[in-house]
Amino acid sequence: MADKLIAMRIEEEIKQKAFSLGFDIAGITSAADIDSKQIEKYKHWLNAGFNGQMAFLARNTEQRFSPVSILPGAKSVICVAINYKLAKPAAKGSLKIASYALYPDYHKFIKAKLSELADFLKNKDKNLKFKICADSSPIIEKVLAMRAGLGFIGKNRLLTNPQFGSFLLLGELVTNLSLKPDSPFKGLSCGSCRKCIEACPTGALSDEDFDARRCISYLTIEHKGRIPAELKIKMNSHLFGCEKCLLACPYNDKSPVCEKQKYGFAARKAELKPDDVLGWSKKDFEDFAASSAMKRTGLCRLKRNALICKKNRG
Ligand code: B12
Ligand code: SF4
Ligand code: SF4
Repeated sequence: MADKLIAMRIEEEIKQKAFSLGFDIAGITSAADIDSKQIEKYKHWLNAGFNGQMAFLARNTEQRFSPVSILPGAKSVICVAINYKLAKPAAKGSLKIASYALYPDYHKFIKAKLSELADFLKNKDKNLKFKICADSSPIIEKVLAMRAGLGFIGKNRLLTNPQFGSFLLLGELVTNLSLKPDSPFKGLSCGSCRKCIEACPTGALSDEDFDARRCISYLTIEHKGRIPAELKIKMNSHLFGCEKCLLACPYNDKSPVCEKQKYGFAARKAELKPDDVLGWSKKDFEDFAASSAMKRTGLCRLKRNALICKKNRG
């Protein structure tokens, strides 16, 4: 009975701790394998070649749907999300950079905060085993978050929460703790809305599928080498990433702005012109991108993107 009472209390304590660390949403799901229908969808997506050059997505396919393969003996997954909606868009005329890249690298930020959550849990259970994930692990994060009750997956293929919208970054703490799971998200979804599909400049999104090879985020961040001429023009002024399908979403109209300065998660301003980037030395790039997720893309690809943006401006 006492055990049961402790078990009932700890889930709430975990969520309160997660909020105190700066996360906006937290939920718990079991570490059971994800519904095989999702695996089928994923395989269909890969077979269509929609992953483009992202060969890493075709590795460890089954593992992505099985938290236990990430941590043998796992029982639960604590899913968290942090809101990164900016107060204001960048000044007109400057190159477009996805908002998340203006913050300190979220991979490091979320991992550090989840380590603090793990320390908190270790104080309660010395036998705690855990694995922290934030984008970098082979695990299907949006589907897990949906199962932990954080929101629904929208037609823009992003986890969307009715209160916080979809400017959310996700992280997970997979653990051997046996926790009471939250109910999977149910209720609100996109309905008949198609605003993101209509706003996508390249036709990457459709009701049925998502062709990452056409997505400006993929083209500017992941794709190596030449970009097909037809898509170059559609890249417009996008230097790094794209969020047109987020900006079009009504759930992001009324969602709150990120106010995480006290946690060290604050966005900076970046008002760049194509020639600024084209003139960068390796050191200039490192100074600019040192703490941001942009660092991974490297100077060569950024210069390629800046040249395309310059040509698009005529
Ligand atoms: C590869 C990848 C990309 C690729 C492919 C994007 C994609 N949608 O798959 C590229 C480089 C294009 C990309 C872009 C972006 N990404 Co990204 N990306 C990932 C990564 C590493 C894997 C995603 C994946 O497995 N894709 C393969 C496809 C098949 O999977 P899927 O979309 O998850 O599909 C499943 C579900 O959608 C599902 N499904 C279930 N229910 C429903 C319901 C509906 C209605 C639909 C349509 C589908 C659906 O079916 C599929 C099979 O299970 C994840 C991190 C992770 N490990 O999960 C981050 C992640 C998805 N990216 C993220 C972000 C922030 C972005 C960008 C916004 C960045 C930017 N501004 O440029 C854009 C958004 C583009 C977009 N509209 O998706 C966040 C999204 C957070 C959120 N709120 O959902 C994640 C979760 C990283 C993180 N830890 O926060 N990304
Ligand atoms: S990120 Fe941009 S290009 Fe990619 S699906 Fe969204 S709107 Fe389309
Ligand atoms: S814009 Fe509309 S269709 Fe797209 S994710 Fe938002 S609610 Fe869904």
